[in-house]
Amino acid sequence: MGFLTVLKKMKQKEKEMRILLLGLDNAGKTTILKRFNGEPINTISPTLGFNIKTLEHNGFKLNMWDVGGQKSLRSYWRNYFECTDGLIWVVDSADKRRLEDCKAELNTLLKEERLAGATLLVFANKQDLPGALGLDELRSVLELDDIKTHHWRIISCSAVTGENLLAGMDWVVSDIAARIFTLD
Ligand SMILES: Nc1nc2c(ncn2[C@@H]2O[C@H](COP(=O)(O)OP(=O)(O)OP(=O)(O)O)[C@@H](O)[C@H]2O)c(=O)[nH]1
Ligand SMILES: [Mg+2]
Repeated sequence: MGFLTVLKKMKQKEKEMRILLLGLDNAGKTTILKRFNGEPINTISPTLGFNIKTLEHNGFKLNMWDVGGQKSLRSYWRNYFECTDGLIWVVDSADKRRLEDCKAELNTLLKEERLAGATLLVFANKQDLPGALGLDELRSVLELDDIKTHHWRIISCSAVTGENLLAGMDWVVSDIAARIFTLD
């Protein structure tokens, strides 16, 4: 039995996934994580290090890593890449001014070898805000259709209303499950 097969079998037994939440500061990563976990979201401050939360979802154990996105902290992102099964890239859909920055940071991540196998969910967050860009516009500005290296999907959501958080998590978990828990 090959090493990869053994790894897959071990993972299958534990049904465990490692998911990394990244995105520019203020995108709503911590709010999404807390909202999804049923915690209050009114006292959240910018993340200076990281939060890790372990959740049960659809029979899987999800280790969710939420890392601070301020510019000065982005060089630390690489410390969290290893063994990542899924990347959730959170976008503030109303922050038009920083979309170029957002696209550049995402593209850098997609070139990262240690993230090569990861499923990518783009959460178009803050859809409850009046100025929020829609899915088609974000897809085009962020040039998502050019991504050929990863399984990806964009889903609009709001961490404040909770809209679509479940749909997004369901997709990312099922895509990962189909990749890593399927044995030949
Ligand atoms: N209206 C609205 N506000 C949101 C939403 N999600 C997050 N926010 C607000 O956006 C601000 C930033 O949210 P955080 O969750 O701290 O953002 P973050 O991505 O974790 O930021 P860093 O930790 O600095 O990387 C907070 O004031 C949140 O209340 C949303 O869906 N809608
Ligand atoms: Mg945060």
